[in-house]
Amino acid sequence: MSRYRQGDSIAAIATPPGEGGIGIVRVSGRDAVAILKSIFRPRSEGVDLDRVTHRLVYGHVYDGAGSPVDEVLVGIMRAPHSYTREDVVEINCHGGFWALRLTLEAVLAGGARLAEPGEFTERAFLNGRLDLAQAEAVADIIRARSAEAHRLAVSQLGGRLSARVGHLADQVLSLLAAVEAELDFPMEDVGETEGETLVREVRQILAALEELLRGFAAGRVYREGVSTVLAGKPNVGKSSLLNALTGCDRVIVTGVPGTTRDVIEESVVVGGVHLRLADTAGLHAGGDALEVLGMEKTRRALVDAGLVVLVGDAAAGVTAEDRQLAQDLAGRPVILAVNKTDLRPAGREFRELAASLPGCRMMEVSALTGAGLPELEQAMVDTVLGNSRGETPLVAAARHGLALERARDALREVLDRAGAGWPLDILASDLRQAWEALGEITGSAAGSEVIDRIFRDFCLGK
Ligand SMILES: Nc1nc2c(ncn2[C@@H]2O[C@H](COP(=O)(O)OP(=O)(O)OP(=O)(O)O)[C@@H](O)[C@H]2O)c(=O)[nH]1
Ligand SMILES: [Mg+2]
Repeated sequence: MSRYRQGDSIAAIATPPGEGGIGIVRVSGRDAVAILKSIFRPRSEGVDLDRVTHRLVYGHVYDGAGSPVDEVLVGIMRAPHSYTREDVVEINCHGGFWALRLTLEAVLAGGARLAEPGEFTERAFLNGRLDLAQAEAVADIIRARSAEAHRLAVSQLGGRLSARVGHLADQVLSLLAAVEAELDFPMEDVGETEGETLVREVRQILAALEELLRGFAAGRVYREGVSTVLAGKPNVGKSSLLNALTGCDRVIVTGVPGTTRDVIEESVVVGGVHLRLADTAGLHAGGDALEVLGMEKTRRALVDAGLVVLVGDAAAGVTAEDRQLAQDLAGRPVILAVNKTDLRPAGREFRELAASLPGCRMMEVSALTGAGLPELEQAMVDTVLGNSRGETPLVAAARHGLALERARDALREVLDRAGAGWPLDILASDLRQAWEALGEITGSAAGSEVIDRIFRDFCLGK
């Protein structure tokens, strides 16, 4: 909040760099219209920029020397009916580097300050137009890598999550108020029933929280995508599989073992999930200096992987190298993809290898013919969604999931302690913790550090 100075006007290029039909310079603040008037002349003389709102005005932007910078359409959105609830001006220039750069410079010379990342949305939040979860949804919409991630973010911006969490927070607050009233004005005789009511209501809130949390794992997978590593010994067809799954000739494939020396990533969206597929150098003992470096990178990629596709070669059968790798991957989400089944079906030893890894499914594929690839993709999605498949996710961001877990733990504590006859003031403190945790999601109880961190992650101009 420290960076927010009421009233000063901020400006930024709101469209991505590069060439495009239109580029937008956005200005927000008390002086936005005055700044516009100092650099812009409408084509039509009858336009009074001090009165116009929510319409486009055609004209030209001029620099300090009076030279025309660009032919533009300007949108004026007067407070409070704007994105930030301040006066907002959007200058639609031609979408080229210099048109945007010189227009921005003219705006800055006119008295605006360059906005920091996320500062427009931060103002929208601080001025009460959006709560924190909704503001975060704006960044999520921009970053969404799959239709499912986008749908979740749009629902969050629409306030579905905020409404659910806000309702739960209100319920916790009423309980807290009741407990505190009881502390201040203890009523005799009714203690027993009051305690029962508290327990029943806390149970209800807990059930609602747990329902929200059940969809969280899936929500997170949809929102963040999953880093998926194709690993295996050399020459089994990892690179061929990456090419086949992405449908493009991205990486080099040869019959020479040790072809891939680096980790190469390519994205695919499968079943609404954005998978960042990484092809890696084949793992084996020995190898030249370059291969050894490549294998080190493979191992590092494996550490961060959300899913590993262990690739085997049906024609070569299971070797000691496959067994060693499988052992190293125990406890991780793994799928065994037995490749080259166009040459030979997967032998029993592959089934045994998969069975040695808990939760590991074996899929028979051929990168060459494409056989088994849709089934492999389905298995990948099933594995990353795990038990949360079928839940309707509403919570997707890690920050929200953690806050819900803290609220849940505090409420469980209330139940345990109420059952064990702890004094009311301790129960009140647990309830307060739960209430604060829920408030962190919508921002009603979020500290300025949390808020700053969230907005600094935004892109410029948003
Ligand atoms: N018959 C058949 N050959 C395949 C299949 N997939 C890959 N190959 C062949 O196997 C050889 C190795 O393929 P790559 O994709 O380079 O294998 P890799 O696992 O990436 O190998 P390294 O990068 O050396 O670790 C190439 O000659 C491919 O044409 C398949 O499904 N069927
Ligand atoms: Mg390769």
